[in-house]
Amino acid sequence: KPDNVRVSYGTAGFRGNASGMEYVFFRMGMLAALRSKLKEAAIGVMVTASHNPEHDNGVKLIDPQGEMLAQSWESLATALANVTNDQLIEQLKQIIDSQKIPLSNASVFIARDSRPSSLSLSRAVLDGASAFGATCHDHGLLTTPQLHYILACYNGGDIKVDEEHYYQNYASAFKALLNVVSLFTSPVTVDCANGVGAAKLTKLAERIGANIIDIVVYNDGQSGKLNENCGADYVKVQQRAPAGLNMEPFHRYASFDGDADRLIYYTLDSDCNFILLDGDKIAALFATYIRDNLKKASINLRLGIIQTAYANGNSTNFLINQQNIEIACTPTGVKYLHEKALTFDIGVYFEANGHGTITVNQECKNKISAAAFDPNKSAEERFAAKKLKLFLDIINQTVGDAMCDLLAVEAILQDKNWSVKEWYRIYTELPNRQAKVQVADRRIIETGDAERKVILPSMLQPAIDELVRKYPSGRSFVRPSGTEDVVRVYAEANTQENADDLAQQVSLAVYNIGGGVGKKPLF
Ligand code: 16G
Ligand code: ZN
Repeated sequence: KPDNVRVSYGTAGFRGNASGMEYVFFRMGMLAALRSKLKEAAIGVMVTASHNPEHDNGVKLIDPQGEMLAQSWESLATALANVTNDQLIEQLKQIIDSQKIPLSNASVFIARDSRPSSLSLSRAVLDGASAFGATCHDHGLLTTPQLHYILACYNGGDIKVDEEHYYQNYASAFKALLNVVSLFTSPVTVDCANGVGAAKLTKLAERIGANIIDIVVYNDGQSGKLNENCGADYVKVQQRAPAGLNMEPFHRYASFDGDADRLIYYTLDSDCNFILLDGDKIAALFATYIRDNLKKASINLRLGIIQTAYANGNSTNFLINQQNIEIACTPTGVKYLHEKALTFDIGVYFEANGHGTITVNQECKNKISAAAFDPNKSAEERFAAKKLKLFLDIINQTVGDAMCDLLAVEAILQDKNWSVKEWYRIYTELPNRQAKVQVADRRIIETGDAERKVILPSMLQPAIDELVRKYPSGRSFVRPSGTEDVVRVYAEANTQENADDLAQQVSLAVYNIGGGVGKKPLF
């Protein structure tokens, strides 16, 4: 471990430049073994830095049911990663004592994305876990959601589960639904960010069959660099197509990120304007589809959508005012959205960046399945219940899964006989702009109300409020990033010019009041 380096287990584990990080991966292997002993179940370790550049890498732990590592263990992970080599044994003893970890067996599942550094870093994890006598299962290259899925199945009793099982499960779920709706006609082009998703999506598409869905893989990693001028994050933030992609109006295009847990769609309208269909629009499509089928099946369940402050104001208006669907807002980070989603019978959660899924508790799933065969219901009611059941089978409930979400979008469009045009017209986004500001210490910024208000420094929120008042449909918030040393700024307003202007003004306020460093943010 190098001296004077501090790392912390952030919203998505540890992340940073891959060189010199081996010790973090080694120690996380050890921590995973300890957690496995405590939980008496297998624990997952994923080696990936998601949408970050190719030279970065990262590591995160996955709990037994495929959920994110319990928050109480994040601080243990941080402490373990930061002690000197001399203090390591002592720190491990402390964790063992304080958590009352038994001397039982341990089992650790490891997988990695396609970065050049991932193989050796996953070996460091293996070494760490083996040092505690853990039985290690190296699953090699997988998408992050595939590892979540395999782990959850394994701990649920399916000890033979493997990658092939994932494809068979979702391919047959998709085919079953398409059997009851009509067959697909036009292809969908998927930019896989030159990442691990390319080979995996190809396998899934093969299992489904090209006669059922025509998936064209773009950026398969054969030549381009991972996440460079491509991928879900690039397309969302830049609001433009991946480099080199030749687009045609109204064709369906989608992008994954580097570990295939994010999905966004886009197209061109008839004037060749770029149209983005982001996580908000996918959530709106999923939620309205579920709500309509619940209604048609006369099933009464509590459906909710979970968003973050980044959700476009018009998506929130559409869902609340036009669709009457319940909405909750949480801070950024999958773990918060997921936790909130579980408080509904059916929870649809998405971040605008394209990470999201649906959670349904088993009791509700049973209720829907039973309704599909209920002789007291009409044929229409039973049909809607059956469709809903089959639709929910396509979803990877453990975490946002770009491949499953892609199939789910495709199935809904097919069932509704919608082109991408009808989908993007359900509401029109307010123009928006994101920016970042360098400050001396981003931790001095504290937020509340699901990151929609600044609490400290106390002068900042009144300043933002005053700026927002100047712009029709104006809204803006700022928050310290959990993955980068910056403060993030979001602004939306009635026109792009006003949104840009508001983002600029708010950035300056953050710089002036929040201890900005370097050049003043001007754009
Ligand atoms: C991580 C989070 C993502 C969040 C992003 C925010 C997970 C698995 N991923 O990628 O949900 O949107 O961080 O980054 O939780 P930021 O704090 O730098 O804006
Ligand atoms: Zn990702």
